Amino acid sequence: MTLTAGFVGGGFMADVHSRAARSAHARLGGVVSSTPERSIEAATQLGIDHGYANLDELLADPAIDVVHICTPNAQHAAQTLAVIAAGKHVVCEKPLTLTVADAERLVAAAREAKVTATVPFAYRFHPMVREARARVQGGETGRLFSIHGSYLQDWLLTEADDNWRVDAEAGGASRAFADIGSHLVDLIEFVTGDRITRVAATMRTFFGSRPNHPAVTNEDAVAVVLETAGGALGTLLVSQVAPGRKNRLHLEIAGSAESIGFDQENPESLWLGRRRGSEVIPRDPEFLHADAARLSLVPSGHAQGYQDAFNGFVTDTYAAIAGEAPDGLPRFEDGLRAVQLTEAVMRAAASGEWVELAVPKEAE
Ligand code: SOE
Repeated sequence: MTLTAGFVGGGFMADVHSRAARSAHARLGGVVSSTPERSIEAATQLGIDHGYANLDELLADPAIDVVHICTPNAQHAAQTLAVIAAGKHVVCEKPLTLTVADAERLVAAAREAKVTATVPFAYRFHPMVREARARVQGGETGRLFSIHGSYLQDWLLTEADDNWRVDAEAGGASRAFADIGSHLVDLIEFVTGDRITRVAATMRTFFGSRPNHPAVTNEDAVAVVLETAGGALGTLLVSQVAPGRKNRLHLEIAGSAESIGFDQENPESLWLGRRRGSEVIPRDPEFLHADAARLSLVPSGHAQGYQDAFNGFVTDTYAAIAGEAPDGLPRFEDGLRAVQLTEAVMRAAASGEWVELAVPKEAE
């Protein structure tokens, strides 16, 4: 079945999504950007068939099966509801929404309309993340003791750096955590199969103003202490002002039998820490668990990266649309979970108190 995909937004993420849709053999039907002129420009730049004047026009096109929402965060809720109301499948960028109430609304709407609705927690699609998950699931890691995670970037390092994300109206009350901390907590719960049950946090906005934003309120960095339902302890550091760190999502899980370390900037290997000597295992499908081997597109030594992971995410989303049930697909429920965790971290930082999180029903 050849799907026809539509795209809302014409920036960096629309580029990534459209490449992934192409790799998953979709027809790239149309795009809508901020103005009709920008839509036509985006269509030309991204190699998409058509530039629509507005979202209504895209949604009225019966040829479009699935819509990718790649717009600033504050627009996600209304645009996604409109897509679902039009009966189309939807992929919505993270953070899914700015509030838990809106994310719950989207989950309910997608369920009721019976459409496939996914969120690109694309790092789940690195084969070595699947390998880590399979080791924990299979008991090779043992009883989980601790989780040490960080997600560090430097693209907002100086006061002169600016972007729509620093504007709370467009990006949300949380910036660093909602933007990248959401990937980290998603990965932690995905790999461990455990759930975060309480958080304490502290955060800082180092630059109160940036060139086009005189009053910046959302955070540049946040530190979190956490506990899980399974009894593990954890610490997280999330920062967009860490010099030299470009997109360093690092996760280290210590179990009674071994530690596992995954570094998104070196995704072709996995560190297995042991008391008698540690090892680094390569992404070689011949020796990996089945799900990790499934996502290995090319032989060992032929580096896979971010776009490949994203392609895997879109391929599995389209497989779900076709009626399959791919393992580990991040759906709107997972988007909601990340928004709940973000809100809990914000509340914990504001109050200086621990904040408890409910364990989602499916995971009980
Ligand atoms: C910018 O911080 C950004 O593009 C995020 O928005 C993405 O989700 C992350 O994958 C890379 O960094």
